[in-house]
Amino acid sequence: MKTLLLALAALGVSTTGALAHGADHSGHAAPAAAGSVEGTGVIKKVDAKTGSVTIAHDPIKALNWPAMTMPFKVADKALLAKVKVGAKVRFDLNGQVITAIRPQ
Ligand SMILES: [Cu+2]
Repeated sequence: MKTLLLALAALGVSTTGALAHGADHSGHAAPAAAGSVEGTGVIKKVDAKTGSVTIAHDPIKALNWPAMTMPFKVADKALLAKVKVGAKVRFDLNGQVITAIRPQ
């Protein structure tokens, strides 16, 4: 009985992790080393007021992230002037903040 409960608990934990990832990457640990990671994707939405950009990004192997659509904050709102919805871009991430973005 004890073994069964432990098995169910383990399943519960992994399911919760998967669901959390659907909303954003908050379930992920921060990158082990400081520094930026490059990603690629397509701009879905630009919000100049909040300084965020929604990107349908490709998998980012360095962070073990699958492809998904999610909002990112930008380090400097001026970065948003360089992007348009529908554009393919490369971007640098520091944690979950975009520090640089450029057309691909
Ligand atoms: Cu994501």
